Amino acid sequence: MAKEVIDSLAMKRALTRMTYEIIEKNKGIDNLVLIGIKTRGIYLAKRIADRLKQLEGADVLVGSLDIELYRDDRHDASLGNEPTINTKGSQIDFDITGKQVILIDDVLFTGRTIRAALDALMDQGRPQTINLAVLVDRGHRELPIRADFVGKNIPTSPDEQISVSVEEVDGKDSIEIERI
Ligand code: 3GP
Ligand code: 5GP
Ligand code: MG
Repeated sequence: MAKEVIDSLAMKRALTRMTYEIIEKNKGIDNLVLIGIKTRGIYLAKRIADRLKQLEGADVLVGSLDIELYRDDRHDASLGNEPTINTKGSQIDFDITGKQVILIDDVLFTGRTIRAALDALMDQGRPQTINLAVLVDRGHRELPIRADFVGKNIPTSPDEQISVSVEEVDGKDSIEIERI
């Protein structure tokens, strides 16, 4: 049985707050670029870019990283392979050297996806800084990785799963928690 923990309005507010925090921490958006992690992270990145445009009046470049799924991790992280980057599915058409990069994902769990994403970014150039923004931090980290901007902390047990829906893919905005 799924329980809604964030509805559409709350999700919009969380993204707006995160956008303000990003502007404040980076002292504006001059050097900022956004990289979304497929699938839903890309849509979240685009939404943050839209808000940055509304608030600061300038366009921010948005790229994407495709991290190959390691389905086994849904049941037992220790059984899964490490996530890897699908370079064909990734698209960063600009130079990230010297940029303040904001990496954006929907859910932060073990941290292994972000570790793979950091590797991929380092291969592409030398950003000035990389910050991490996630809509949900569900805990259970296995690596020393934390998010700089968090929509909502939702402590979960290992047998719970967070379901993130975004309008662009799922026809609605919501975050639900369910037992698997
Ligand atoms: P996303 O691509 O938008 O991030 O992998 C397909 C979807 O399944 C992902 O959507 C992800 O959010 C969701 N998902 C739910 N639970 C898990 C999980 O434990 N591990 C991974 N890798 N994806 C999960
Ligand atoms: P990590 O690599 O940190 O273990 O997991 C992060 C990635 O797995 C994210 O891209 C996220 O989409 C997915 N993920 C892990 N747990 C969940 C979850 O409970 N719900 C959803 N929606 N995605 C998850
Ligand atoms: Mg994801």
